[in-house]
Amino acid sequence: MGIFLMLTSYETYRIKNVENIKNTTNHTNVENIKNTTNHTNVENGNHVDIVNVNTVKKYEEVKYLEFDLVYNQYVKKHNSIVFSKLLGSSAKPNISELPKVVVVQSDLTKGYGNRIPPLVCGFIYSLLSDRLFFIDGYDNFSSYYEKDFEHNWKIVENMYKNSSSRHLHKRNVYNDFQLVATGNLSNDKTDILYVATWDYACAPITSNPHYKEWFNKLIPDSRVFTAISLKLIRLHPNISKQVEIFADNNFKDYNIGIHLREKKTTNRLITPIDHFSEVVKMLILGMKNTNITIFVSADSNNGRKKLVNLLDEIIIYNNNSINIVHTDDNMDAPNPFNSNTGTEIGALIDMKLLSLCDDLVITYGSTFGYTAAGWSSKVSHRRGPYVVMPIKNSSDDFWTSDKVWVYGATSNEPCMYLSKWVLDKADKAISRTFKSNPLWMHYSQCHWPI
Ligand SMILES: Nc1nc2c(ncn2[C@@H]2O[C@H](COP(=O)(O)OP(=O)(O)OP(=O)(O)O)[C@@H](O)[C@H]2O)c(=O)[nH]1
Ligand SMILES: [Mg+2]
Repeated sequence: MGIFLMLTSYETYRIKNVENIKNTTNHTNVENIKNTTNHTNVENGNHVDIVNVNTVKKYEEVKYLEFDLVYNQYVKKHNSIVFSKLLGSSAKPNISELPKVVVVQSDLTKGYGNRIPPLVCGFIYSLLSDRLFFIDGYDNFSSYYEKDFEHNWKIVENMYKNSSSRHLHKRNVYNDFQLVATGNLSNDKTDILYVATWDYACAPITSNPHYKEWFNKLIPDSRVFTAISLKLIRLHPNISKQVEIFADNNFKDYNIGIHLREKKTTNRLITPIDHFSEVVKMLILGMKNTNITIFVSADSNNGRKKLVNLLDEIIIYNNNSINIVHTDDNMDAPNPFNSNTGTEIGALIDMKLLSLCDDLVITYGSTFGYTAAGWSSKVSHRRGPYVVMPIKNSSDDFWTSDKVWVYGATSNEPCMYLSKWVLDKADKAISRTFKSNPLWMHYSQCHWPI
């Protein structure tokens, strides 16, 4: 049986190889992983050297050397200020001595596609404005990710109780795009800048004239989300080990990842499952003698099964060796944190596996696939994922001649659904500056407007 039993300290998790169902069972014991993995722990509050615990080494190459240097310097600075200045001395610093901060207010009721981009945004703001970076509301961060520095807002929050504060982003209610797109962040003297968003709302900062040069120098290929997320959001070794084992056992010469999001419908729109397999057919055209893996992830067991069955038909008519695989996260199980089904760890594993695929076929309007596309250093992701479009749920609409069924995105940067608001409603100077970003069309077309 090609079934791996995956155990973590939190959830029991199984991964199934659909094709090689007759292989021998492979048990992964998390205790062994723990013993052999080099894990950095900053929870003790001690000074920490950054240890590069890159357990998915084979798939993740560090490419942003200049940015990585900046990241490492930041980590050192952050830990030294937090542990010696803020927490270390018995005499508490007075308000005027407190370092200015950016605090991301995490919303764990949302999925990862809405949780990870705000963290990246907050970190960008903190680097650009020389503030310290904290996260509020993600107390179990280190259960899921590596933690190079102590960014739990709770440990310092009390010291800031009399400090000035304001929101740079407050969900869909208020967003200071003037400052983000055109202003100088360092001119803002507020002590605490809160970032509360579900969006990759910082995208316009990359066209801000004050920071263009900074981005060009440190992240010359414009994959800002990739460069930052690969440092800031690295999976906990227990989880990344599961990703690595799955990829080692299943991924071949060319891997297509599919993310099917069926449960999110808008108006009467639906995204037909067979359109995903139609895109796969196009992608494998002319690929003779290539070993191919199709990795399927979906938001329901039923959708995943239906898609696997459709893909099975492709195998019958194709000479290639095609392996169709998926993990076994039970997508019918309720998630204790939010209304999405499936486990938290299962979602992260699916997202990371998608990110390691060579090409992605994802669902329009779902941030899960876009975030997966961005969370990877795969060179092929430069051109971005293929996005399957929804259509009206009626048969006559099917033949409408101007229908876009699928498009190939031009970047693997995540979606910014507030882009449409910036283009439509923000001050013209702001939208003009935003449009000086070559990726403005990409950011703007990948999601329904709010
Ligand atoms: N394991 C797994 N979980 C998934 C998958 N698709 C969706 N989910 C779960 O559903 C959540 C979806 O939220 P997001 O990541 O924000 O994606 P979205 O499609 O934009 O959905 P909403 O933000 O909830 O409207 C994920 O975080 C997972 O918890 C999948 O393919 N695999
Ligand atoms: Mg989302």
